[in-house]
Amino acid sequence: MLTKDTRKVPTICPFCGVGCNLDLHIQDNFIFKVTSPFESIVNKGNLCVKGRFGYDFIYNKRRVTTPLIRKHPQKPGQRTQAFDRSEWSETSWEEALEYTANRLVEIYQSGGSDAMAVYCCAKATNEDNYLLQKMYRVLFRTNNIDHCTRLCHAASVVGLQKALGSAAMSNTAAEVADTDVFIITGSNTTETHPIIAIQMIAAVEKHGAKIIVVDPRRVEMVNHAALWLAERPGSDVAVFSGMAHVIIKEELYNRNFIEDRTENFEQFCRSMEKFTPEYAESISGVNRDTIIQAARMYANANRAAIYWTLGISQSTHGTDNTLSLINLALLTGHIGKHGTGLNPLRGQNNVQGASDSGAMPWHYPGYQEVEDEETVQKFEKMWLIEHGGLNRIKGLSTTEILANVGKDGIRSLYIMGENPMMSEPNLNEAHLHMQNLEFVVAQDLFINESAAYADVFLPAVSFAEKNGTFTNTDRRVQLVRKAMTPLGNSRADWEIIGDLATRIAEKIGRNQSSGWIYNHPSEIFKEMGQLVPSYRGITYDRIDRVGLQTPVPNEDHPGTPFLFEESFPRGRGKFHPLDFRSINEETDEEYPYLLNTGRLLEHWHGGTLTRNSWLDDLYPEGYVEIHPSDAQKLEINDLQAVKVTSRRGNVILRAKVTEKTIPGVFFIPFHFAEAAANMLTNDAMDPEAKIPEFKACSVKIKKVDLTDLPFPNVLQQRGRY
Ligand SMILES: Nc1nc2c(c(=O)[nH]1)N[C@H]1C(S)=C(S)[C@@H](COP(=O)(O)OP(=O)(O)OC[C@H]3O[C@@H](n4cnc5c(=O)[nH]c(N)nc54)[C@H](O)[C@@H]3O)O[C@H]1N2
Ligand SMILES: Nc1nc2c(c(=O)[nH]1)N[C@H]1C(S)=C(S)[C@@H](COP(=O)(O)OP(=O)(O)OC[C@H]3O[C@@H](n4cnc5c(=O)[nH]c(N)nc54)[C@H](O)[C@@H]3O)O[C@H]1N2
Ligand code: SF4
Ligand SMILES: [Mo]
Repeated sequence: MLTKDTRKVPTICPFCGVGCNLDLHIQDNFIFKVTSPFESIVNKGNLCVKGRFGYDFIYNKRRVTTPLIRKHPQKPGQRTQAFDRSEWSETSWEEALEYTANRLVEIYQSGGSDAMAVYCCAKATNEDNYLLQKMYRVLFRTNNIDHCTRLCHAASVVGLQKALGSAAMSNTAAEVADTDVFIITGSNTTETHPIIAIQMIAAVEKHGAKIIVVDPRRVEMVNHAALWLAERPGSDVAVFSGMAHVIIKEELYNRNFIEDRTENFEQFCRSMEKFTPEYAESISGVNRDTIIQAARMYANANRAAIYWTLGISQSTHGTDNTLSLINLALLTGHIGKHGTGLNPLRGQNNVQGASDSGAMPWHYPGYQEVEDEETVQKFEKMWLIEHGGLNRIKGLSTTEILANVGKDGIRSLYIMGENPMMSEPNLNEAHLHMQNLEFVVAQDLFINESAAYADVFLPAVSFAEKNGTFTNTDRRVQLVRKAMTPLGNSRADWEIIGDLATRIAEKIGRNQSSGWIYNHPSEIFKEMGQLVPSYRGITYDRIDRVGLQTPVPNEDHPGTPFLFEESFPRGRGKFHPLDFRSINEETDEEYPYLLNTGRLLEHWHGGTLTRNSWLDDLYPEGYVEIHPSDAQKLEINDLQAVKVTSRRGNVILRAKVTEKTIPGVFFIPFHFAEAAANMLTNDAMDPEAKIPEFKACSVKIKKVDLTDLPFPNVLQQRGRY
């Protein structure tokens, strides 16, 4: 019953990169309803199950809203996880921040910049991330700054930078309404970017657009597709180069575009000679005729677009995979026009923004290189620090930060809203590194698997309790509005960082910098705009109602729906010759199956948000997908408990016998700590992008007793099975 005043506050969904617009309906500081405006460009009033219903994590009793310090000081090598609140003492902000500042400064003063590292947060705002990277660069003079983008689209970014000079999605998701042919690859779009998926499906239903799915999993989009190329994991370079071979041989390429806009065509053509459809079939398992059909369909389309996600980038040759897609777009000229493009769908609500804001080891805000002297001097001037003060050496990436923990390496780690102890590959190894840290700060809403290692916990507010901006997958900067008073003593990330940085600056005598206290995130955004050319023309006032798509170079600029109309940032688009390389860990007699990992509609990554929400009721338990033909061979029934083992670890969970996966390949979602997929995954990395091979490692399987299952028997209790 509505007895008190209610308010409706427009804001942005905090889950995925689609960036759906929401209205939070608030009564008594409680979100009692969520709706979405029909006029929103991004989602036209639609929301998925997470965006509509997934907000009760905000009030979950496990959320921490008071600063905490570990009762038993932790030593390197003996650090343990503490989930239980009795192992922590509640404390004041004053004490928590003084303690944090003292410990960080002590390690900085004895170990220097190389002892310091920070994980920024793609769930937090641009302002939060800008400030945290600034704190580490200005005060600790380190570039050991990264975030989950490394585990995500790092290879897409490197490939796009090499070939075009720009890494973002080239076109706007809403343009799918006018696309004729889609290649959707390595993307389970209906579960991971659901509101873009429904627009793609509408294009099929409304004007007969054709979808080509290239994926080893029978994802739901296959039901709407004209073609499904069910490739063996890791064989994308073969499939897409096979398509390029056909396009070249049949002269289906766009001669004018190649002449006017690209370079290296001849050399590229020579490297494609060997990729005959027969050769591509022998590597990928995809029928040669299907490869030919796909090539013709894409090349002959009026407007064709490529959409991809992690099946392409999370690979030891993710950069090559990306380049194989870029080559196709350059061949056909399906880029630089409405309804076309190279579109890596970005995952987290603000991963595009966190990258733009400089939460990266090799780049300052706006992708400006840390090794470029002119850039560094510009930042030194803007941040009011002495000439020569900023570190000019590239920092370590996320996985490298953990791998370099030690007495002479990384000694302290600040984690703002990430959960590496669920999201990093080869978790057994990652735990050892975490245990060796001297000092760990966690700034989060919950004591997740990583925060449980911390010495101090700084309680942050959720998206609904703060102001700021998120930048969605199609580069749209949108306003996030404070709809509720922060619960308990929790504070916004930017406020925590401002307060902490002031104390640290004082202690190390670096308070000459441009300052840390801001009255409102709009002031931080303005400062960032002065340093990031593509954000320069955006102000909070301009995006009050509708977001603006970067680049927005000045305040009169209307924003940029699609990129590369006239040219590429590097001038000409560069074709890259390619060779096929196999995955790092092939199957063998002992480990005869491949493991694929990924996501479910209802859950989010390590589960910190969604498993602390009623969404967990929809999907309370992890499982391993096995194809019926393998299940028969192995005599494994549906729901049987099994142990899956790789060279690095094992998990116990139920089998789900389904044709969603292909023979020889298992699939495990990585949301469930009780059976964490990353106990198994391989930490081998793409040499350029430093992204681990999450999508393919070899495993074996064996039946175990139901009583061995680590999950509470919720499924039976609820009478589901
Ligand atoms: N519900 C939900 N939505 C999310 C997220 C979430 O946790 N939950 N996370 C968000 C984030 S951060 C991201 S990055 C995105 C990720 O979005 P997706 O990449 O769509 O998510 P995944 O489930 O990892 O699916 C990857 C797809 O790659 C396929 N694949 C595996 N190996 C290969 C291969 O060798 N080649 C090709 N071509 N494909 C392969 C898998 O079969 C799977 O269909 O989702 C975002 N949206
Ligand atoms: N096996 C396997 N592993 C993977 C992947 C895969 O496909 N397979 N995908 C990888 C990818 S693409 C990604 S993006 C990573 C994701 O990995 P992470 O980013 O490590 O995972 P999340 O669970 O999203 O962690 C977000 C944390 O932020 C907190 N949080 C939410 N909002 C805020 C806020 O406003 N402020 C603060 N301070 N905290 C907040 C949440 O409570 C949660 O603890 O996982 C990677 N790992
Ligand atoms: S599609 Fe993404 S942004 Fe939209 S409601 Fe779902 S999770 Fe939120
Ligand atoms: Mo991601």
